[in-house]
Amino acid sequence: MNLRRKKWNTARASRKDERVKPDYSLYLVTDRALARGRPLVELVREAVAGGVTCVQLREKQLGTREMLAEARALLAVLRPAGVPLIINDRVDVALAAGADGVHVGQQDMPLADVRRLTPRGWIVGVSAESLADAEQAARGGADYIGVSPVFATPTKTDTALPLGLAGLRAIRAAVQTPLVAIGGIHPDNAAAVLRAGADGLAVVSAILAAENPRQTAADLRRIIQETQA
Ligand code: TZP
Ligand code: MG
Repeated sequence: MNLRRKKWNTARASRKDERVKPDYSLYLVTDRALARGRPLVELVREAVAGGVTCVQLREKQLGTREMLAEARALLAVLRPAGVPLIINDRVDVALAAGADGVHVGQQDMPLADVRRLTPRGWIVGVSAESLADAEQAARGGADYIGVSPVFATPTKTDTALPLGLAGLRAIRAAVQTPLVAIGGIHPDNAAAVLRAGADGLAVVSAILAAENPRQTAADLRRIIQETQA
């Protein structure tokens, strides 16, 4: 497998200050509760070896110090691999750890406030649970939109109604911003989600709960390559 990646945050495009766009195509969202007792950092290392291109630290049960320590531990694995680390919700933790960006939901800090607090070039992703959310996030200049949820999932049950492939298609038709689909995505439906217009697949359980996370990540990567070819 070809794992040569551009180090998105160090490689420069020709114009000054213009960064190489992050690769959202296989986006792992963490949840240690699904890791079956295995250390998260090791699972993330394996997932990256399999082809994960972006990681979001999302650990709702962790306190601030633990979250910061986990972010730093993940950065030690992700930086050498050139894979960006995005922190869910916690702008303060993301800044303190020196992460690459933050992901905010509809109830979290508004995009404009996140931008005011954070460095230029930071990745800011916004969850959209409807077409209207997606249009607003796109107008506000989100770097990517998390289309959430595409399918119902036991991993997160306090979600809006699933958008389905039809909802994803409608958002694709309306906005140019990169779309990262989340919710119930696994190798059997991955191609359909990409064909409905997703630029990236965000997964939690498909990789973290897998017997062999590296293999599942590689399976998803192959599907992405075949579908986008
Ligand atoms: N946001 C919307 S659905 C979801 C999140 C964090 C969980 C997705 O988990 P899984 O296991 O990939 O279905
Ligand atoms: Mg949130």
